[in-house]
Formats: sequence, structure tokens, C-alpha cells
Amino acid sequence: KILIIGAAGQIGSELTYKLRSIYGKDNVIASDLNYNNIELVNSGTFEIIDAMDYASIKICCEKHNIDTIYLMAAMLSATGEKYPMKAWDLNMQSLFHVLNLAKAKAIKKVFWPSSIAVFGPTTPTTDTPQHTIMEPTTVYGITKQVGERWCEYYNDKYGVDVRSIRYPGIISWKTLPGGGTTDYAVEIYHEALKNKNYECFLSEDTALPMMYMDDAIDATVALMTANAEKVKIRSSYNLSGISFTPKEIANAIKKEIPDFEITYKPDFRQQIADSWPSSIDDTSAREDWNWKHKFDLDGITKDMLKNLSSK
Ligand code: VAH
Repeated sequence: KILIIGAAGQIGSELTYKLRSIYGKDNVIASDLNYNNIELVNSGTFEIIDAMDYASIKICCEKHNIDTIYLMAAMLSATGEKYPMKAWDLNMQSLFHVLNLAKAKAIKKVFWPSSIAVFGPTTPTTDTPQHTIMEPTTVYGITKQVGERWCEYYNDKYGVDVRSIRYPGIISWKTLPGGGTTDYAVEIYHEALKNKNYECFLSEDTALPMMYMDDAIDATVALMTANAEKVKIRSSYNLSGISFTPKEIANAIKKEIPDFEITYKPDFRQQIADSWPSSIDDTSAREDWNWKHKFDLDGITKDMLKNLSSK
């Protein structure tokens, strides 16, 4: 059976629904810190797990006969800059707990999300290669860079089947933005429908790698269901769909909402965004487990506005 830790989060909540549609509702256990996401709690088996508490994870795995864990709990880039040591403790302790369960053979397989945040200002910014300089300047990015090293170490030394993807910014409508620097690209759709205008916390020409949630979920399932020998990279796979700037996403919205207006008021998150690449080379993912994205910016915009208006 599958356990999702951090199932109430942006990716965790959609992974829960997708994995239940593939493996059957009773074979996917959702968990998070509290019962706040009532829809998720009522959608199937739900357990309270504090990702920093080894015992709560171990007990849940024994109770439900878990063999695969998707560890989706983390503190993201912007929030991590406000609480550096909390971000380090949460992001690292949770990873060690799950890797050590796999090392002890209590579970068989692990998915752990990395991020383009592993890259820093000295990384080549366009078509960022799979193997390159990584000097991340955010706590979140540091935890992802170090986490990748540990994933590769546990795979190499203990044969742990851990798999990982460096997610770009992810756009989705089911959950509200959760403290990410790329979350301007989620907020903008909510504001466009509510107020027909948006004050963007990044400058108009800040290009960032992005992906629609449907593509991110499909890539995660493709990686986790690939034959183990195809998964040649055990740190984390570069992955990208598209790249765009706030100006480009605003123009895409204007095609659907002609009188939408955007203004720009960069804040501390501009420095974070400036330290990240503007586009990613994901050839390894395309070659190893035939990844390809489906959604372009117009497709994302239409789907976001349709789903948010009917929500
Ligand atoms: C963040 N959405 O902004 C996350 C992600 C690449 C960005 O890691 O922190």
C-alpha cells in the first residue's frame, strides 16, 4: 500500500487523488499534520502524521502495511527564508526518517521531491543541465541539494529505491498557494477572476521554469512506475514543461479576460527568483523514462480559469 506524507499540500493532495484512481482508494493512505483539509480527510483513509516524528510514520506503515511512501511535506522557499532552522529541521528530518525506514526494509520504495531551487546564481540560467554547478542561496534550496546527495547515498550504499524529480514552479487550482516563490503564477489566476487585477511580487521579465500540475503528477507516476534499471539518476531528475515571465502569463490571461490589469511590486522573493534558472534541460528524464509535457501556457490558462470559476 502507498502512504502520502503531506497529502494536504499542493502536490500531495493531487497525488492522493491520482494514485487512488490508479491503485484503488483503499490502497492509498493520505496523511498530514491536522484535519484542516476536510475534503481530503473525507475522501478516504486519512491519518495524522508529523513528518518530523519517526514513530508516527513507522506506526502508520505497520498499521496499513505500507510499501511505498511519497514524502510531500516540506517548507517551501519563501517561508523557509522566514524560518530557516524550522525549514532545515522539517525538510531534512522527514527525509532521514523515510530513507531509514527503507534502509531497514520496512518499506520498498520512496518518492522525494526536489526542486529547481537546488540551482543558484552561479548555475547556467538557460537550459540548465542535469549535472551542473549548484550553489543555492535559499535554505529550501540547500535542503533540496543536500537531500539529493543523501538520496543518491542511500541508493548507492544501501540499495534504497528512492526516486526524485526537481520540480519547476507548479501551477494548480485545487489548493491555495503555499509559500512558494513561483506561487505568483497561481495567485494571479485567483486575483484575475476576483478583481480583474493582480499586483505581482516579481518583475515583469522574470522568466521561470513552470509546469501544470497534471504534467507534474503524470511525470511523478511515470518515474515511480518505470523499471528500476531505467532510473539511472538517483539524486534527482531535471524536469520542465515551459518557461514564462509574469508579463507573458498576464498576456495569456488577457486573451480570456480582456480588461485584466497587472502591476509589479517586487519584494524579497525577487532575489530568490533571480537566483533560479529561467529554463531547464530535462533530456535525461525524456530519455530514461520517456517524459514529455502536455500543457502550454494557453492550455494552463484556459484550464485554470475554467476550474477556478466553477470552484
Ligand atoms: C517554491 N514552488 O517556490 C516551490 C518550488 C521551484 C519552486 O520549489 O518554493
